[in-house]
Amino acid sequence: MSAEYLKEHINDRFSLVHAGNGDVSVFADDVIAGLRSKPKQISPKYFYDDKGSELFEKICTTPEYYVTRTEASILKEHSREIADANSDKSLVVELGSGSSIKTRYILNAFIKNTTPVTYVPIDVSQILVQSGNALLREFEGLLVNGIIGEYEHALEIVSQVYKQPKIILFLGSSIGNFDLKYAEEFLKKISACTNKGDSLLIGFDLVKDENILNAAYNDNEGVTAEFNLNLIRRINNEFGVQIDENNFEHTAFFNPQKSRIEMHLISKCDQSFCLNGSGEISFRKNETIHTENSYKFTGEMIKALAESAGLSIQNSWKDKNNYFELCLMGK
Ligand code: AVJ
Repeated sequence: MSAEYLKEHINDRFSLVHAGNGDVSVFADDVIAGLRSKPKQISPKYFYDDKGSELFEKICTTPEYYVTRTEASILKEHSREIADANSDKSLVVELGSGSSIKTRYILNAFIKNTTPVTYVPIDVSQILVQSGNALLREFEGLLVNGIIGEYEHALEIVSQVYKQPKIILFLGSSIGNFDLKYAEEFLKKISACTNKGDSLLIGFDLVKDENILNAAYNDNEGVTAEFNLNLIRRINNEFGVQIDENNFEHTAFFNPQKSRIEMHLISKCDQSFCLNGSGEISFRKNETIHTENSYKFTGEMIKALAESAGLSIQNSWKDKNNYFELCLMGK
């Protein structure tokens, strides 16, 4: 199978591949299908337009959202050990790299062992251009070959283009957005794009006191609420409609049976609207759009996931509060 892509040369140390799925109507189709289904739902991947990405970065700095800073503290403490356990590798691939802030610990440690290190950030957003340039200024021994596109397509490109040993990073508990069945499938796909000896570093947010979990998704300043409601704004922008944001309300709560935080947008009233050719989409008061799941893991869940994907856990690290776990897996 050959993946199609377009390569852009930015400078001697920086290239970008546009793995684009090319289909601009995907957002529109998915939103309409999601709002017609029962219960109503929209995939969390649609949070991340420019405004949404900015709001997510802001969430990461709220006092309640412990996830980012906890993972960063683990990376800070153990990057050297991770690099030493992977001293045969000069290729670092990252799924969902965003601004690559936490990745700096890893890159720094790898560059101390070998140069040049080739970093392949993968993200759906143009943020790669800025973050790539910033990294190149910071790290002399770095080459950046970014891929703008969706994970699965980008992974195919990675496995075609790079034959040398690699480590793939999947940080931030982004895997928590997937339902458990799909997380398993996704790990299998990653595994299929790796060779023996490659490794995988994954961040998992752990099950903990419900109050801490609930607070992290209901920050006082209302940033998470704004992030959730930004979906309505995005629908307005992309469909050219004017749904009143004030007719929806953010809610997020831990669902212990499913071991996940659920985020929804609740309709505050009976309302209906049309999106290009969607027909009438109507809401009852208190009906919700399910906008995100964020799974919280136990050690057993992580073990089962790795096993089902045929990966072995080589090492893992937690913070002192046991809030978060970073796992190094291998094939
Ligand atoms: C980026 C999926 C890891 O689930 O914690 C943060 C997204 N949503 N606050 C998470 C998110 C609301 C985040 N992930």
